[in-house]
Amino acid sequence: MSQPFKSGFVALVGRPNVGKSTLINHLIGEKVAIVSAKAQTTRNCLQGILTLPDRAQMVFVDTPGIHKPQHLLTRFIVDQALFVLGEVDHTLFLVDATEPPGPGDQFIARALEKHQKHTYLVLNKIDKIPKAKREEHLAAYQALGNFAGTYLISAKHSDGLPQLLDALVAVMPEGEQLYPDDEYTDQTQALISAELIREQVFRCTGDEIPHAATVYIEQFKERTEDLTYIAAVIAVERDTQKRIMIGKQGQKLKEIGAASRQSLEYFLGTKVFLELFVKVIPDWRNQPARLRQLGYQVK
Ligand SMILES: Nc1nc2c(ncn2[C@@H]2O[C@H](COP(=O)(O)OP(=O)(O)OP(=O)(O)O)[C@@H](O)[C@H]2O)c(=O)[nH]1
Ligand SMILES: [Mg+2]
Repeated sequence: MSQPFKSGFVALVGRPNVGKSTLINHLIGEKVAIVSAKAQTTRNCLQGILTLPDRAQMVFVDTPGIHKPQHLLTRFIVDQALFVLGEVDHTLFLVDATEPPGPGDQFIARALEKHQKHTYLVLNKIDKIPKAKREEHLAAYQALGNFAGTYLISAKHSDGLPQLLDALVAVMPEGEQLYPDDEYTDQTQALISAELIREQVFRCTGDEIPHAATVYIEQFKERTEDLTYIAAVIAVERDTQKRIMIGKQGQKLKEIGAASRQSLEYFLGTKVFLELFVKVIPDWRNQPARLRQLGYQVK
């Protein structure tokens, strides 16, 4: 007799930079979330949908890294991530195997306890740590809470992911398919495009600028079957940041534009004509109305 179909929601939570977005991309096999070596990359919760034909459909929710908020923006971001915990069937608590637990992990473990959901501890980046050290960290993380299971993975190299998926399917509630077979995210092409440009801003600028920058799309037009026109704005908070973003003789903006275009062309599967503008919106990270207008899920 065939097994009943399963469906449900799984949140990925953890401190910034532990590899949540890398994991969601590798689980569903498509790039839905941007990734960077800098902490606090993800700003909105987003869904990646994995359909296993005749077996299960799992909706993974990538969340922003939970940390001590410094702006209204980061406060909303962290609240959003914590809110998701109450909305899902299961939670993956991602931690960085290369580091011992810190106060941030303890805070998250306490928040998870409150929701009393099935939580799986997932130690990521095991490719980067010798086995003996890994065991020591594993024991310290396990002591943080009551976990339904523990998985050791390398999201970047897709190691340990089939085992993790099998375990999730096994505990998923019985239910109907929630989305069509070919739908793999709740994000529109324009939203992902803005994020792909923001990813290049993270890659091409120093430490302070990326967090003060946001990207929004002004125009997104399929000019022909194989040419997309995109006009996007990179907004920063101050004139000095704008100057850095543009660079000497426009070099920095050119670099960001060229890298973004390449990434957009790969994602959209068309040629891309990209126009980038840099604009100053003073203190945008502390203004609720602005944040909403800029596409942040602010209450
Ligand atoms: N070596 C190694 N690096 C990894 C692995 N997974 C993620 N990374 C790297 O860790 C960094 C952070 O990855 P992200 O996926 O952006 O982390 P995140 O948890 O989504 O970060 P925030 O969005 O800031 O909360 C990137 O440089 C990734 O390439 C892994 O399994 N092994
Ligand atoms: Mg992320």
